[in-house]
Amino acid sequence: GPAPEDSSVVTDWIRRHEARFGHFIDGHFTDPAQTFTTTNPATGEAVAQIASGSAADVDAAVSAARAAQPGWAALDGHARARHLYALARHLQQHARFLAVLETIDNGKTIRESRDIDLPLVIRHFYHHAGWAELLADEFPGARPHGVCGQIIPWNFPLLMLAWKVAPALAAGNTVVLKPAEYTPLTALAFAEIAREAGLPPGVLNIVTGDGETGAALVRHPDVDKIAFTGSTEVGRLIRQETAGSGKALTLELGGKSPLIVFADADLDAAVEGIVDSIWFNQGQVCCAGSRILVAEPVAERLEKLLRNRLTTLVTGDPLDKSTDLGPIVDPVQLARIRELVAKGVDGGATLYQGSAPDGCYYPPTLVTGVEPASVLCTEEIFGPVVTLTPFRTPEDAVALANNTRYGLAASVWTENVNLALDIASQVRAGVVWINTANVFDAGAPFGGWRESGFGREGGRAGMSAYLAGTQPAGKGREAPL
Ligand code: TXE
Repeated sequence: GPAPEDSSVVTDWIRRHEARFGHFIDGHFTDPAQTFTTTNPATGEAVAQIASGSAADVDAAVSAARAAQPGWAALDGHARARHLYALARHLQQHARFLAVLETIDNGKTIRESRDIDLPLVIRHFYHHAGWAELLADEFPGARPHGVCGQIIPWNFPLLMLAWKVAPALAAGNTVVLKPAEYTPLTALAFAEIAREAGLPPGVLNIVTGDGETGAALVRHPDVDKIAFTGSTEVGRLIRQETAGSGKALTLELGGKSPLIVFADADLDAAVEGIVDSIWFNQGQVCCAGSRILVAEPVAERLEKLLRNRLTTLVTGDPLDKSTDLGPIVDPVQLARIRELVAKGVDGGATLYQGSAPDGCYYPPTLVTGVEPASVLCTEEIFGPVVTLTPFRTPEDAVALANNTRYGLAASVWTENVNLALDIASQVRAGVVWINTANVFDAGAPFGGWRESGFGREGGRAGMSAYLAGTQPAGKGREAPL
């Protein structure tokens, strides 16, 4: 097979920083005091030491963002657009480096980071450069919130940064962003690239650390808006913490998204959709299609096709261009997947698994014979594990699809467009794909219902989430979190 991707561009960068990274505040890296280690999950090896952000570090970053904000907001839309275009172009120049760095820190395959994450990241900055230019016309009277505190997860480190930073900056806000502790490196590389692209100091600040650092950012009195993507548990804490504080808030949380396959569906296409939906990024995707609901007459055939397909997937070295699934991001997450699957098996479920090497890997897994009340059908596993449940009627399919606390995404597979639209309107989810899955675009709003959170990212609704004095983003019902 093809040789692993050359990673010397990343090793050189790490060496230039002496494998130690401070926070990025007011245009430069601080001297790290307390640090933690970020590791490569494919090898278990330490990659670098990363600063643990204290409340004082968060305060320094918020002060820098506050000081820079009036000047940034005073630029006209065209000037801010030029900055975002410059950022997009510089990201493009460094795309290969960023893709390899993402793969080393997160474990996602190089094919995904190179062909999916980086193109979407770059597109997001181009798209929002356009919004900066149009803002005065499209949102007359709107103004930026001020300083935005942004907390992101580890499953799409650079893409979640782009989803948060691009609209915030386009609107005239300044940012303090905290990347996830498993995957801080691409955010730090991004900051360096932003400086190279001429972004003024203080407009973008990165503070690294764990949940305590995140909590300090949420609590900071001089932050005007919090945007969070991560677990529903932490989203609930943040909602409680910010209640009554006057801070604007958007939350993008977990999911348990259904894939509904009708008897007339193109089953080969559905199989590939399922592969892209649950075995992409090792299933560590908030909108992963983790529950297959299939019409009884084709249930056996779909199961057989999937059992064959999962044995053809290659799990292994994520830097190898022919690998389909890389490692799980961290042994803690791997243990969580194993624990949930063990509970499901105790409840009588049957597992079909592909192969995976020793180490921090989990094989692609199909689960059958599972009750709707099983943890495998109710809990977000955040791993490459999908359940298969037959249904009789379209009404049953909708009832099963909506039998969840979540409401992030769904996909419907049928050749009957009327049926597809009818089902799409009845499934409670922020995004419903028809005959496809996991398709994203900077111009399309993404976000959840119920315990999947509220607020939208992308497109017009996503822009309005970074502006005060506009309608709240998204049509989803807010969950009583
Ligand atoms: O998430 P956390 P974890 C789900 C998924 C996964 C589980 C646990 O099921 O298995 O959550 O993952 C920061 N105040 N998702 O523990 O803790 C944290 O440092 C402020 C789904 O990694 O929510 C990180 O930057 N911030 C999800 C970010 O929150 C806090 C993506 C997310 O970490 C904080 C990730 C606090 N009190 C996990 N505590 C999705 N839907 O995309 C932690 N953080």
